[in-house]
Amino acid sequence: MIEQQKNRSSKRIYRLILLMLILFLGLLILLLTLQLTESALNIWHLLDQLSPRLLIFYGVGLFLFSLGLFFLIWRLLKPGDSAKQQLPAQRQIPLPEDREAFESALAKADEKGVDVSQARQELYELDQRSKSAERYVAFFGPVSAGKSALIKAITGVEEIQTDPRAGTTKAVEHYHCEIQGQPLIFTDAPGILDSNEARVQVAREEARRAHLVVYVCDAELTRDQHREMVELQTFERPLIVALNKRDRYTDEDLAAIMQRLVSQLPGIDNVVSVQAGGQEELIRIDAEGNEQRALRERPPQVDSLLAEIHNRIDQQSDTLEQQRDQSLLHLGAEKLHTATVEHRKQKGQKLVKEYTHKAMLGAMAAVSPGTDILIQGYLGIKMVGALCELYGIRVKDVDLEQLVEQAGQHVGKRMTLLLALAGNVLKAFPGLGTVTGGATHAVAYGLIFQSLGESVIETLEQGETLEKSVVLDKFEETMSGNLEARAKHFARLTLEQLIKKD
Ligand SMILES: Nc1nc2c(ncn2[C@@H]2O[C@H](COP(=O)(O)OP(=O)(O)OP(=O)(O)O)[C@@H](O)[C@H]2O)c(=O)[nH]1
Ligand SMILES: [Mg+2]
Repeated sequence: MIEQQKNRSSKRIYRLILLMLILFLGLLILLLTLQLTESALNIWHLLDQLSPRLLIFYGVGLFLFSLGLFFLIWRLLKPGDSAKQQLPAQRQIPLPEDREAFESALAKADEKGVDVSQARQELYELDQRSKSAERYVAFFGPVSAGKSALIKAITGVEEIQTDPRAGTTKAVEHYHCEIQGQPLIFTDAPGILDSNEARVQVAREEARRAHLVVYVCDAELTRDQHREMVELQTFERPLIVALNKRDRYTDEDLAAIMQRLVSQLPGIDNVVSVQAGGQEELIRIDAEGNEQRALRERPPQVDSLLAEIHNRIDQQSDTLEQQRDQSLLHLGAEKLHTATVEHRKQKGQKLVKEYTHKAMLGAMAAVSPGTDILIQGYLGIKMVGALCELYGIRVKDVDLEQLVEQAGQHVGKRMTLLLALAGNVLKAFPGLGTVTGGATHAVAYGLIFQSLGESVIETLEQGETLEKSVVLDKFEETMSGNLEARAKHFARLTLEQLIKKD
């Protein structure tokens, strides 16, 4: 009773203060309006006495000033900009300075239990390729453009498979050859075909391991091929563009396509046209005037490509070696990053599972109402702290507490609903007598902890910081998604736990 009376009197005081504040503000606005009206009237009076020229000058000045002000306000409030500012910074892939730095990054990740095998393979490739005097030239491009046929024509290796059907080359193959005394290794790789992403990835990676890439095409680039090329160019691979099957075109068409290719590809100012060969049909008329058809191998014309390869290697030998090393280290670093992300994700999910389990047990064991909230709050802080540590992000204890408290406030409004849902789901399990309060709390905390943990992991994966507002938004979203199925899962776990206890 006394408590209620106290509350009522403090509310009355608040209302009184609010009333006085409103009165004061009202008076202030009235005074300001009067003042402004007086000033406006004065200015109007003064303007009335000005010459028309000065009046126009004054008017234009005022108009420009207001325009500038509006522009400034618009710039500041423009939704696009603020939305961009709110976007979390994407985690950049750390690029190792040199081979040693990459090796030590590998060793560190290995110690933490990250699967570094694929990244280490790139280091091995780098070492192997650096030892050899041969220059690697990767043939890359759309399926059936004639990559294998070109390599076959240049190296003379008869076993190389070529076929009009798309997707003939299925794995990377290396072929040794020599151009004007320069030892080379030609890489034949699977062609770019949208339906086989795994093979395309193999080809892309091989292109990133080479000194030089020959992009083989047999026509203008389609939109997808263009996108692929632009992506390849982002890896700064030295590139030669070879237009194959030139026998198919008239000189005029050939020149037009080459011109179009140059304009399609930024940074490319030269395209070589070649002819790997293929078969052509011959029609002979014999002595009796009958037509006789026969297939004949078309002679290859690849000199322009060979000259271009030789020139590039001859002129830029050192830079090609340096660029290749960088490219391989970059590829390795990307693989290490992917492995680290995967490792963290798995470990993070394991942590969330463990803490969710602890929170559920805590809820079941709570002795009096309210104690469960305390235990779970403490566990929540520990879980978020452990996740931040896993992602190498330093967060102050007070920030962790604040985040968990705010998440708690989000949940507070829904707790009754969550407990009702948990109760319903638990009742649906046959053989369970009366559902105890502890069990319903356990299911509710299962949902809460899983949602909080997942939101934190997602946020940490995206940015370098534990952005509270981002976590809370995600938490809100996850808390309302797929609730029933998830509640069933935690109900099953709770029941298992209850059976274990019995
Ligand atoms: N007309 C003509 N046909 C050619 C030429 N070069 C290759 N071909 C034919 O094009 C078809 C595809 O050649 P491949 O060498 O298998 O093409 P690829 O780029 O290696 O194809 P994938 O391995 O599937 O990516 C074959 O039938 C070749 O005979 C050429 O210069 N002119
Ligand atoms: Mg092929």
